[in-house]
Amino acid sequence: MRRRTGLILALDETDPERAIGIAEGASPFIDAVKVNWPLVLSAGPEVITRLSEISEVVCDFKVADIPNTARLIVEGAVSRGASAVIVHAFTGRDSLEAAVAAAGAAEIYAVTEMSHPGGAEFTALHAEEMAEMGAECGVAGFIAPATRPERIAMIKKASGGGKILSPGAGEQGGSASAAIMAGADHVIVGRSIYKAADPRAAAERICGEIRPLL
Ligand code: OMP
Repeated sequence: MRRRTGLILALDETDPERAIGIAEGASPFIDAVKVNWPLVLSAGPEVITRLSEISEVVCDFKVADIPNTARLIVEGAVSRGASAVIVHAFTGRDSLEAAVAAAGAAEIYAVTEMSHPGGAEFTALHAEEMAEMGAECGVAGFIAPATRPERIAMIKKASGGGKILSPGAGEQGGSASAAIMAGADHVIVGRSIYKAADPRAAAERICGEIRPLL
C-alpha cells in the first residue's frame, strides 16, 4: 500500500449505501478503506469489489485458522479486489506462510498486540516474538496499538523496521499524531470518521493533523 496521506478509513458502517458514500467522500484523504465483518455481513462480499473501485481495500478478516482455511479466505478476499488482508499472527508460522503465499501480489498484515484493554492481557505478552516471526514469513507489515504508542516503536523494532498500521486513535483513546510519531506508517480510524456529522471533513482534519509528521 502506497503512503499518500497516512490515513486508513475503518469502514465499520453497516448501512451499505451510506458506507459507499462515506468512502467516496473521504477518498481524497485516505490511502485505503479497511473492511471488516460488520460491513461484509450487511452488504455481502461484493462490497469489497465496489469499494476497490473507489480506493485500495484492506480486508480486515483477522484470519485465525489452519493454513488451508487461511489460504481459502485470503484467496477469496484478493479475488474480490482486496489489495491487503489482515490475519492474526498468534496462529503461528505455518498459517502465516500460507496466507502470504495465497496473497500473491497482495499484502498480508499480521496482528501483533491488539489496541483494546484486553489486548494487553495476552497479545502484548508475545507481540515482539510475533513481529519477528511475521517478518521471517514475509508479511508486508503489522497491526500495532495507537492506544499504547510506545508499543508501536517496540513492535517496529522487533520486526526489523516493518511497516505498521495502527488502530485505536479517536474513540479508543489514542492519538493519530502520537501513533505516527511513534513509528506508525498509517493510522486506522473508524468511528471518529464514519460516525461524524461530516465524515469527509473529519477525514480531512485527521489527514491535515498527521501530514506534517509523515
Ligand atoms: P475505531 O475504534 O472505530 O476507530 O475502529 C478501529 C478499527 O480498527 C476497527 O475496525 C477494529 O476492528 C480495528 N482494529 C482495532 O481497533 N484494534 C486492533 O488491535 C486491530 C484492529 C484491526 O486489525 O484493524
